[in-house]
Amino acid sequence: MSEKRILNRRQVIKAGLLGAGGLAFAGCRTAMPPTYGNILRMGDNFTYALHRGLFSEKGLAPEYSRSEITSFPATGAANPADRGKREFSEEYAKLHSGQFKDYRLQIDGLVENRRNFSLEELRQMAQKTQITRHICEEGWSAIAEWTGVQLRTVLETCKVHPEARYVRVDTFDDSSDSYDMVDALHPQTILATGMNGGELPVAHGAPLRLRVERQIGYKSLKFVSKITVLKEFDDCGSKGAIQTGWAWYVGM
Ligand SMILES: Nc1nc2c(c(=O)[nH]1)N[C@H]1C(S)=C(S)[C@@H](COP(=O)(O)O)O[C@H]1N2
Ligand SMILES: [Mo]
Repeated sequence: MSEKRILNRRQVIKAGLLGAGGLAFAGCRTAMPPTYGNILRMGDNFTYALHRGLFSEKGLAPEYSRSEITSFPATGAANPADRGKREFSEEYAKLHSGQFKDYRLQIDGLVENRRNFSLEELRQMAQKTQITRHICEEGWSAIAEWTGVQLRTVLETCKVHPEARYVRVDTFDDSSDSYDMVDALHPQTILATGMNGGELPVAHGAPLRLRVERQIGYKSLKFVSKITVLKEFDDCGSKGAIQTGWAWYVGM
């Protein structure tokens, strides 16, 4: 291995250690997610510690006006009801053919009330509308208006146990991810049922799509089926970002 590579590695390790140190002042609601000794991912801990240690937990992502809304490409999984697609889900196809009347969002894990919510129930809870910029790791960005219930409202309804540290979100197309409680309870973290004043289109994640506005686009999971409140960090295995080489935390 060349001198230069070794130096780079050392720098990355240093960043990781600095990151760990940063958490000492990051407050009690955060815990360092493990990086499995993955050298490249150690820098993520640095980013995470920096954001959680130095930036306000309540800082808001910028919001825009209606006139700034742009066209919005649909990427990744686009229709889990389509038998021909990689993301096909029998369960989703059934719900889709019934206009999602039988859809239920499941809330599981460390809550007093493990509950299911129909779309109607979610729409009857306090609604939030926000116009934000979605930034994809592939290099494009787009602005849209999202309407839905704050995740914190749903979690409060279910009474989260005090030792909760993370939430895991599962989807019908078998991608999953997890988030710390700071992002889960953030006022702009919503479960959207509407987009640009209309119903959320299938291509953009109907019937329910997570919006986590202070992180990169792939954290805003489409086709949400279940939310689990956890004490321990969960990388979501092969369905999650870390094991496929992506960062778990990408704050902006
Ligand atoms: N369930 C699910 N959520 C997902 C994806 C996906 O493939 N499946 N792709 C992610 C990525 S990489 C991006 S950029 C956005 C794309 O959202 P859009 O299709 O509404 O543009 O959704 C994210 N959420
Ligand atoms: Mo993306």
